[in-house]
Amino acid sequence: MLSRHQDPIAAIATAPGRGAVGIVRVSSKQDLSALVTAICGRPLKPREATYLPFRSAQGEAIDHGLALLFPAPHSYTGEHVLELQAHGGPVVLQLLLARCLEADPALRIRLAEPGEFTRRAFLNGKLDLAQAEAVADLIDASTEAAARSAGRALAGALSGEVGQLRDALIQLRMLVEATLDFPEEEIDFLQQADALGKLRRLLDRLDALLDRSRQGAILREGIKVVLAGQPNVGKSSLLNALAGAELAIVTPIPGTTRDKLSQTIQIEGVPLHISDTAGLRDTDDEVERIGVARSWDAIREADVVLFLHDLTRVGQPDYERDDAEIRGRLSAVEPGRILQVYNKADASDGIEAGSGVPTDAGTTDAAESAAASSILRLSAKTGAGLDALRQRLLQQVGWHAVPEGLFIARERHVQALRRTREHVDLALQQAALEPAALDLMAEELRLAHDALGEITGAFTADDLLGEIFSRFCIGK
Ligand SMILES: Nc1nc2c(ncn2[C@@H]2O[C@H](COP(=O)(O)OP(=O)(O)OP(=O)(O)O)[C@@H](O)[C@H]2O)c(=O)[nH]1
Ligand SMILES: [Mg+2]
Repeated sequence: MLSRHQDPIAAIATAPGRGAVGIVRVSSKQDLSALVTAICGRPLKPREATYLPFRSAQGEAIDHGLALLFPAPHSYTGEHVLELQAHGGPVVLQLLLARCLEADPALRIRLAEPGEFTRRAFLNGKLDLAQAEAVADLIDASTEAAARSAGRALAGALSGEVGQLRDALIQLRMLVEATLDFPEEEIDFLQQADALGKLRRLLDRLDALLDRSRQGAILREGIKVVLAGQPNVGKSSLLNALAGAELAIVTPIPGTTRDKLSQTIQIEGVPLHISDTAGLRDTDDEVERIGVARSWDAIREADVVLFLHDLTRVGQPDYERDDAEIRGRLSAVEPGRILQVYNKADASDGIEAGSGVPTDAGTTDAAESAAASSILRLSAKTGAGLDALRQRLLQQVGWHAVPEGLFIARERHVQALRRTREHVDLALQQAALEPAALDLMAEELRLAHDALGEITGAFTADDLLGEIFSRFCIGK
């Protein structure tokens, strides 16, 4: 296992397909001069781009391009790295990669696995784990805000905050351990050092960091929103209105949508994965029945369900009966995830919707009043009330702008911070006892320290590393 991480590796580092430039990258603990001479025909100056022909085994030029050598440890991976920048055609790059693999048989270079370059950067202390994850997140970012936040995480914003908390924790641990060693001075020692105050301040800082990380996680993962309701209430129209494009087919015929259709849009930089689904009804049509089953699957997985109603039909007995039936089945879904949306407000003048439906959509207060309740009134046709819906969606998942600037975070970081907080809280409880249960407090602080260390990779199991890096693209 260990030796595998010692192998020299090579991969095409640029995206598959045709491009102006493509890069083949080699990383090796062992010296690369023989490989460089074989391919480039001469030695390279460190970190200086040299334009030259890349030679095949027969000495012919595979392509002309730039060669760059980064001797260890001043490289991305911390090992010796050679980068060959050629023309970005798949065939050229494959030839160049094959050439790198065989040009110096003594090196026994193998193909890199996904994320292996970054994994080495982590193992060689070039990046911590949170930064390594930010590399992948930057590449995968689906909105500008997400990219900026990933950039901040890569620059060490998250790691820096975690580092400060860790230092505070270490101080507390030292204090408690020292007190354990001198039991006769126990009470004084902790009081003088204001251990309780320190623990409380640590909790406050953890709360602040948790909040920022949660926002960062929303930015990275996005929010799953499902449009659900009876046929013909305007689900597809609402998807189109939110996306600003004619994505789904809209007709006055009930049962138009039979398959799930998803689109990612962004609101204030937050990615929303919106799914339009088949209208919920009992049907003999086999295709539609499968569609309805998929609708229910989507509803179960959603972060937010927009339960759509048709204001022009509100009050009609068969319509109300079907709505009540859906409502009944939806009661298995957490009520906090469901927003009631009354559509076709433009065509429903004078029609009183079910109790409590606000009638002021479109006015300045609409956003506020709609945000306060889980009932919205809008028109997918005219767009009235859509802004209030957008704000309500952000509010629903707890999104708010963070003044210090966001860094992208993962659910993994949020969970680790939560556990850290739990242990610090327990430590505080032990410390507050009369007399303080010092040994239990020390143990809780140790567990908090471990949980915090998981974020930057100070304490990380090998299988977690495998999991994280396997999701990278090859060549990164
Ligand atoms: N007046 C008005 N008509 C609307 C509005 N939204 C949708 N409609 C009309 O309602 C009909 C059904 O709209 P769709 O968006 O296809 O409804 P759906 O819920 O996707 O229907 P299914 O796919 O059959 O479940 C169409 O004729 C739309 O033009 C609205 O806000 N106002
Ligand atoms: Mg539809």
